[in-house]
Amino acid sequence: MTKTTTSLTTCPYCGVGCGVQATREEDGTISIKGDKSHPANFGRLCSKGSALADTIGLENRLLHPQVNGKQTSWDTALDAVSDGLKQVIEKHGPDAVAFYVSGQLLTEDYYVANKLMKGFIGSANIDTNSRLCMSSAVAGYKRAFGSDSVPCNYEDLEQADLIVIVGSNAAWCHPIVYQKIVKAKQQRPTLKVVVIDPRKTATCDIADLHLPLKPGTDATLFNGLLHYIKQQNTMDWEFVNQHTEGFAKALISAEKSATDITQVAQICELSDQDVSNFFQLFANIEKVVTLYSQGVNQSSSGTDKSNSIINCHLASGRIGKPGMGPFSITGQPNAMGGREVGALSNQLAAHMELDNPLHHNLVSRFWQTDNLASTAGAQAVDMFEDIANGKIKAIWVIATNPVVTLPNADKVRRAIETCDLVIVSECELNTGTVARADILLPALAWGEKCGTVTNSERRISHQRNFLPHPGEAEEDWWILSQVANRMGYGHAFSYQSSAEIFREHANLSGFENNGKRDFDISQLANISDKQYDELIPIQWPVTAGRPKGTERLFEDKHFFTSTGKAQFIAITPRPPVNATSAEYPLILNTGRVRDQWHTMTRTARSSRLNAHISEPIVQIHPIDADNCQLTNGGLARLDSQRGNMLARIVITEEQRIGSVFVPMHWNDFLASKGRVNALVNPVVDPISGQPESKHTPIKVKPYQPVWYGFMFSRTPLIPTDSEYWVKIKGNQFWRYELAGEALIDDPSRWAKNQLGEEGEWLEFSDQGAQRYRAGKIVDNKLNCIVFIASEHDLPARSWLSQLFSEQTLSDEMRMSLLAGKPGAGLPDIGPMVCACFGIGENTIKDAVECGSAKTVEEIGVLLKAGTNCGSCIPELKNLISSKSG
Ligand SMILES: Nc1nc2c(c(=O)[nH]1)N[C@H]1C(S)=C(S)[C@@H](COP(=O)(O)OP(=O)(O)OC[C@H]3O[C@@H](n4cnc5c(=O)[nH]c(N)nc54)[C@H](O)[C@@H]3O)O[C@H]1N2
Ligand SMILES: Nc1nc2c(c(=O)[nH]1)N[C@H]1C(S)=C(S)[C@@H](COP(=O)(O)OP(=O)(O)OC[C@H]3O[C@@H](n4cnc5c(=O)[nH]c(N)nc54)[C@H](O)[C@@H]3O)O[C@H]1N2
Ligand code: SF4
Ligand SMILES: [Mo]
Repeated sequence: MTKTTTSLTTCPYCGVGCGVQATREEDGTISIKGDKSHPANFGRLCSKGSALADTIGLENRLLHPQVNGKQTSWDTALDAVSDGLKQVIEKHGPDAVAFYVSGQLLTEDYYVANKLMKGFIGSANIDTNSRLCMSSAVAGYKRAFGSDSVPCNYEDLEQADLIVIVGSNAAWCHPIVYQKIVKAKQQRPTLKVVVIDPRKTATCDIADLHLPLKPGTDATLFNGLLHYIKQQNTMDWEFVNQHTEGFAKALISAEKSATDITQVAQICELSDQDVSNFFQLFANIEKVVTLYSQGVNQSSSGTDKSNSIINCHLASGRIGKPGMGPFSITGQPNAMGGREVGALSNQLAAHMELDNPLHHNLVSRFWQTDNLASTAGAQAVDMFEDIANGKIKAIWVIATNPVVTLPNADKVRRAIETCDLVIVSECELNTGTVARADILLPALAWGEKCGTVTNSERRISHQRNFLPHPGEAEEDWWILSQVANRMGYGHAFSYQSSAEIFREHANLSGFENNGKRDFDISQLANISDKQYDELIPIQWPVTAGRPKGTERLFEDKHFFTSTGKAQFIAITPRPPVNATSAEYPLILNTGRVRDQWHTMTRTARSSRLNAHISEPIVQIHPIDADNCQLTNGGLARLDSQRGNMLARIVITEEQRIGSVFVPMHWNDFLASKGRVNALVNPVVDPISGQPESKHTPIKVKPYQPVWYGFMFSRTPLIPTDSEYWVKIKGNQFWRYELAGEALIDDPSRWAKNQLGEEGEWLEFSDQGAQRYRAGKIVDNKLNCIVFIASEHDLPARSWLSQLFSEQTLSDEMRMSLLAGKPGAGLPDIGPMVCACFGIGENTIKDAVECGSAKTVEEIGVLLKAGTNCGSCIPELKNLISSKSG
């Protein structure tokens, strides 16, 4: 008999890097809890982490190797990969092949991929999706500190007296870090929070000040701040004189970009008062952390934006001390690990540089290779450009979904289609990139594989396996090593375990280092397999002098530049590359929603995560909506110069006038036209190569199909005749949101064709009004539902969804079914608010309206809503204030 077993591992989603406790029950089911001992989260998990057990099923998993659409043995597939790569290299040279990898690989996988391409194939054509994510932050740190060093940690956030959150919706994207800030503010109300974001996001919930600046103007704001710090003489002159260089030049640029607060306010389109309040807070409070993310990085001047922030911390000496520092928070679970192994195409391994002859020599000797690449390879956007123009003839994509997430995504898709050899290592079958591959290699997924990841505060944690290996799936490092062997590099890739790779990586970090390089984990270079298995979370550097790791960098005020001094960078702010025009008058801003992860290959498996925001949406200000003649809840078509998409309209004053927000998540398997990157301009930062994903000029107009509808079914299906469709997994059903451009002549026939005739059909049809509603009952249980109308405002889906959990459909339910809403006495929880406990809006409203819950805390006591991850607390507050308002 199998026993209950418990494993400690790490969450595979965001860069907070929460510890997870996975328990395998006797019957094989898995339950997930936060790991109380993990220093990143001390037991808490957000909605996505809490729902991990919903996402580990094997349906739609890629479980066997395939070559040209046919299942093959591993031997055949691996031979096909190595023969294919060798042929291209022989004919066109090593730069005709490329790897596109990901911050969702484990460090060991990442290390091997980088070693194979740069060290042995001899090209630096390996880049990672972190190019779209962290590369501006990396370039900013390197310019300022001479190394890619994130100085801060989570405790600094708890100790700070001012937290400036720039271009980060941490409430939704780094929920557990955000909750730490919420808690610190509750305990110490003097802690001030400033949020700098063009939109009013859930993160603004705890903001003392929100600056809804004009998109792209951050560098002007921080240049203005630098100038102000100097004028107010709140400089740390001793630090600036002793430990930095370049202040005078940086100040001249700052003064040039705006002469005073009024001019800063004008350029950023903020009020003088708000700018002045922000500057006063920053100048006068000692302990300041500036936390920044994609609103800074994903910009054609992302590197400059990050240096404009760092400049202010240097001027005031606020770095390397508790509660202070410029803190770029990482996105993916192992974005930081990718930086350690040097998987960006302009880096070497272990924080060394491709173009540094000393580093080149050192790594060549360590890897015992004479073929190490010495010039930078293609960066992500250019890599796919080079595929389109035929320069790159073979691409191996590992753990990323570029046809959904790269800018100008339709062109990326076409490029992949024309590429001679496309190899994809994946866990899932339904990714747009898999659909276009010649060779598919099945990778083990979270829970099945083990290795290490590093979170936003440089903390290395173990991801451990607790599930059996399904089908023929393998570890990514194994797949890469097998190919390396076949290509003739067996001597350097004879790895038998991830522990062995980790030791090599740790060894390289310390090799001839002697304090010259920030990344050094040499103290872990000789750990045994058992010590590796038991590795407890630890922050690098981990050296003989610091065997327990390092909480904070630069406490000694020594930087990794040639002079040992930090560098001010003179910043001349630049506007985004593409401006709006009469034809494309609105700015498309893109990003994330609370309960979905990237291209939804995993989170869309969880019905509770799908309940929060179920469709591609476009959020737009009422004034712009009016100008574009949009109605709330209707559909819109969005066009840029590059492509178009369809989305559900959400009109909200939280959106800035002149720009709209669209989530990045939907792929072609879940929505007919929901890929926002089809529109995004492939404009990049000249220094970091990071795309400007937050700023594309577009136009928005109403999309007017002749019919709208929705359909629920217990089994998945492929809807026909609908130009617009979205597929949503629910609890015991699949829901389809639909709209079509051609009239349906016989809706009853149409419904039966889609859903199958057999069963008891309840139908209502009003042909004149083009209205049709039906439900099918099988064995007294609701089996499917179809609603069709000429207008978009159909009944809310929440109550109908709940009927699928009923064992039998009562007479009252049958009678109300085609009304689409509950009759008297029937419960309806309403749209989902708290995904962790499945608490709906109506339940919360009832509690608020009858007076039994007046505060968020009281709602928590009564309903549990908001008491797990806390991500829905801003929404709970809105429900309370709309009652009182
Ligand atoms: N739920 C969820 N969480 C995630 C992820 C996910 O897919 N889903 N992905 C993870 C990953 S990989 C990443 S990188 C992080 C990203 O985390 P975040 O960076 O917090 O998320 P985004 O929504 O991409 O963008 C942040 C904000 O930048 C703002 N912004 C746009 N333009 C500007 C500007 O010019 N200036 C400023 N100051 N702000 C601007 C946007 O309005 C948006 O609110 O999230 C991680 N966490
Ligand atoms: N418009 C717009 N575009 C964006 C962004 C934005 O804000 N706006 N954000 C950008 C950012 S910050 C990021 S990080 C990217 C993310 O973009 P992607 O990395 O392209 O998105 P994911 O859906 O996370 O893709 C990861 C893939 O790896 C697979 N996978 C998961 N684990 C493993 C594994 O262990 N091995 C293998 N072989 N495969 C695995 C998953 O099934 C999934 O298909 O998107 C970027 N694109
Ligand atoms: S905050 Fe949520 S998504 Fe991020 S690591 Fe923690 S549980 Fe996972
Ligand atoms: Mo990211």
